[in-house]
Amino acid sequence: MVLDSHAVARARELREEYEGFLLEYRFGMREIETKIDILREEFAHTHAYNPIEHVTSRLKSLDSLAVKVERKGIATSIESMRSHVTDIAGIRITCTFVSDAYRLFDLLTRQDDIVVRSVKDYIAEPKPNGYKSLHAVVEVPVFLSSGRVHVPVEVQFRTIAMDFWASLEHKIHYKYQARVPPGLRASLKEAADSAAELDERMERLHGQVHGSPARRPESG
Ligand code: 0O2
Repeated sequence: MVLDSHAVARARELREEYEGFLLEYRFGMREIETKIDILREEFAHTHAYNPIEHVTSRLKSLDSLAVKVERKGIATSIESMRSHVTDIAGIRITCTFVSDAYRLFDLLTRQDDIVVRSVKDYIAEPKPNGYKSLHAVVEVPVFLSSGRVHVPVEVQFRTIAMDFWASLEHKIHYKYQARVPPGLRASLKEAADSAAELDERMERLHGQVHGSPARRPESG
């Protein structure tokens, strides 16, 4: 296929438009990353304890956005995606224990410049396949030369065991293009249950060593 100069120019225009659109999300993500960094550093200093194992962040790829837009029947305009797709900026916080995941959620969402748009607690209510994580879409203010914008960022809180499971399940899901054989699905569910049991045992052990029961979050 040979593209004429108009098509090439339009493709460039679209790419620039999308890159401009992503910029706000990049800034929003950076604001949340800074908040998490501050919490991590302050926690280590004040409590001599670090509840965060690692943090990863990503901007949704154009491919993944296209899949979502199609799945949800959303119009492809920038404005429509802005109002209907809330996980363009995503941060995943992998914590040591389940109570740390809820505690981090509280510490972040209590900050008065943060607005919580939605919460999905897949730790309390795992998905049927065994998936566990606490998801929150939060809005953070970003100050641009044109004024203040409120940017949604999806933050996922989970434990190391939940993360291990989710990353393997994601690969299997992708390999089988969502048609995972029933036997494998059942094994994955069993593995999710084992991961949950391990989380409980590790947190109990930690509580025994530190002479206190595992802390339960206020909201969890
Ligand atoms: P990627 O590559 O991270 O973009 P909503 O946005 O609320 O309208 P959605 O997208 O179904 O609808 O939201 P939900 O349930 O909060 O899940 C979004 C993200 O959670 C997914 O991102 C995954 O990162 C993770 N997730 C949810 N369910 C599963 C699961 O069963 N297995 C695994 N491994 N991860 C899951 P995306 O958009 O799929 O991908």
